[in-house]
Amino acid sequence: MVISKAMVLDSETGEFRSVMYKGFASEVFVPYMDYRQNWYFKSFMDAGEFGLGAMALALVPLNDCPRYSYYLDGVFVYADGRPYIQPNMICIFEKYAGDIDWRHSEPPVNGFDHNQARPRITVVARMAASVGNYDYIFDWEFQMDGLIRVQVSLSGMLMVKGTPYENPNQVPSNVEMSTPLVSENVLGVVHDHFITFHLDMDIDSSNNSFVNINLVKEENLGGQSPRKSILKAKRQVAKNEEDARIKLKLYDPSEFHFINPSRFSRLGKPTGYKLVPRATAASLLDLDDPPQLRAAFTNNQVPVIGLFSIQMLFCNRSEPWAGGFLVYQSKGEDTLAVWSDRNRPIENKDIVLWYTLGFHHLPCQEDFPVMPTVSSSFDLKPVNFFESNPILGVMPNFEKDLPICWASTSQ
Ligand SMILES: [Cu+2]
Repeated sequence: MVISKAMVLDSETGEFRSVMYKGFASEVFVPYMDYRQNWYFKSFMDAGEFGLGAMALALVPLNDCPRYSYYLDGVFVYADGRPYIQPNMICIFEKYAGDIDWRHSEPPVNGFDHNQARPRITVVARMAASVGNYDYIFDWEFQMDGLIRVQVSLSGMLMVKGTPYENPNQVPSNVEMSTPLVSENVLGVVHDHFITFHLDMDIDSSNNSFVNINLVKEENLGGQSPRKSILKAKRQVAKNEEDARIKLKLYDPSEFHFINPSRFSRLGKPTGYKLVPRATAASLLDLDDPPQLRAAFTNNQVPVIGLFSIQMLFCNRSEPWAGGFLVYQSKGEDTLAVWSDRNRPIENKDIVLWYTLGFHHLPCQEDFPVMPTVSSSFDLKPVNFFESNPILGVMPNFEKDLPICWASTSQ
């Protein structure tokens, strides 16, 4: 699923404004953590080696997507080059999950009851790829306030391994068994998932800049306040690719803004969007481990604090695949990491954000025989893009707007 030309309708001017030229999952790196014979080589590039599109199968109506979804066909290719059509490959639906878009209440004064809330209704585009044992569900969710949420969910079946033991008490003390037992005689091998997204941001036009807004602690407050420390924002425009390789750090936080340096709000601020990472994970393999050499585009995910990290690199449009063009043969000589080493200038250029979303997966009994879905996501959120809250004019829900469903016993 490729999102092309994502635009947002500016409620104030009625103008469709560009946010992203193109966005898609470029590579999925899945290294397994077993060094033994028959297992050491199991580290997959699910997009480059198998194909997320090629491995996508039809969605199951009423279960993969809501009743009222609209389904899109996919066009695939037989080995001899003939095309064929598969229905129900992508579903698009409006989502009302009972969440709040904005609200405010004040205590009643002089009989005036100020109590306002607006419902959050979004549009979701969803595709699922079944890459061998695993299922990846990709959701692109578009909010009315301009926020885009990209969510990856994992389900399907674990890649498992046999063992003579039925429970951990049977394992002799001289046998090391760090791989979790998920059922009798079945081991779930520990592994990671790294999904690298290609996000060609075009905020109001193709030429954008990347700005790192670092929050720094100021401690020397001159003794004029009981306070000992505050946070201040320090803004740094990235000049070249090296300036834009970022690792997330809980105790040295930054915001990551993509701005249009030629278009300004009425307050004189450049229009922008920011990347908002959520729960993620980083690769801990050695940099010269063969699988990690091939996936060096995840190297900048070394976690400094806990599980949080980020990689951002900027590349030319001719370089859409993070793992390189010939992934099966790759030893890491043609990846996003190599291209970014050219350290090209990126200020006020057509830049691409590459964001890697990661999961460590330590299997447990509930993951067997089919895993309950696990999700994580990141957001692209407007910053000084609109003149004020763009959804003030959204209508509230009324009784007549929603279906009324009662439990059968209450009827
Ligand atoms: Cu997993």
